[in-house]
Amino acid sequence: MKIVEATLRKVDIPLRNPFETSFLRMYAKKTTILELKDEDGTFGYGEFSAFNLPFYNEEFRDGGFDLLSELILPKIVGREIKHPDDMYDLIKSIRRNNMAKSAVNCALWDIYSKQQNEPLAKALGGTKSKVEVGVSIGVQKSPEQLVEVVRGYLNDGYKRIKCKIKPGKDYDYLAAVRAEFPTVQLMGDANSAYRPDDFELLKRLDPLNLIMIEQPLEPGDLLYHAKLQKQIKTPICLDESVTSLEDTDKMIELGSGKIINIKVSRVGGLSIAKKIQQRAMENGIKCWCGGMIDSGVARAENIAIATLPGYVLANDIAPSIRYYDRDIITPMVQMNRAFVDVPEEAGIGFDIDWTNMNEFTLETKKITA
Ligand code: OSB
Ligand code: MG
Repeated sequence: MKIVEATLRKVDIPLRNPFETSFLRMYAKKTTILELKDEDGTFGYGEFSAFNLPFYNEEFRDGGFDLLSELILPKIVGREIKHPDDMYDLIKSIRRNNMAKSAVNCALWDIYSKQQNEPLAKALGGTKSKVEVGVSIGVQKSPEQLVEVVRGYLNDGYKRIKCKIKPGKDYDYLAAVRAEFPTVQLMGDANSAYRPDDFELLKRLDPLNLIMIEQPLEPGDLLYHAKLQKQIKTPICLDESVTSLEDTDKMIELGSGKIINIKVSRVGGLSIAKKIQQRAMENGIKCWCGGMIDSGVARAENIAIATLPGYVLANDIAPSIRYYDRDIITPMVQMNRAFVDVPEEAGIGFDIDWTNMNEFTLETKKITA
């Protein structure tokens, strides 16, 4: 591959309903889409998944947009790149900023698999023709309201229910759902809202038969995650804490959890997600694919990576309609009995919906050799 042009687009996609985590309430997915053009005319797409504020991790939209356009893409455009894995060497002087790097890596994988005339899933080594998905539900006003929202999603066909939790909106909420739906696959995601002083709050959740509790403590706190895991039977799933293969090794050695939510963007791309799932699988750690309320571009890439064998639990890859009336890909991602089909077309397997993309685009920047 030789990339001759890169185009960055800041895109605001309206959400059907606001989404509230322990750190932020969102009304639109304020994202950034990267388009790369190869010298042979093939286009590839990637998404810079960071939110507009650095509340999930340290990355944020305007910072990443500038970093990509001023530093990362000028080191990529015009260079011969044989395989998407090789790009990291070209930008090794840039620390962290995994989500920005991931946008480039995903767009390269899209081009690479299109040139191999293979679906992205197959190019990555995936084996499944469909992947299992679950729904992630934001913080609600009351336990009763959460129960009704969960009921709605169960009627839509979802089988795994994830509820956002934070101190004061945890036990009562999850216990109400558990009482109404005694056998549903239920879990809580805290997005690092708890501290070591809060262990008693977290231990209270243990009898609720949750399939896991996601990222209770701070991202860097592998040590206290390990201490907590020794005190509860509910498996801990790490999200924010795992940003690399090295973090994966530390988690395994310390016993900081039993499951990893691998977000392609958080770890720096499909190339690294692939390595993490391999390392996790070899060490008895279960994986699934997480989401960032992604547009169809990252959603398509998530579908592809979730076809790898280490992804054994339901993924946060809901159909587009979970979040959007109109997505920037066509067709929109559809769900069929809690599964999403893996496309058979080459590359990410979806086309850009240019009507929606152009309408939702706030700003465009081109980088040429
Ligand atoms: O931690 O998984 C998370 C949304 C915003 C920020 C963080 C997270 C989430 C989700 C959404 O849970 C998952 C999805 O994209 O469906
Ligand atoms: Mg999470």
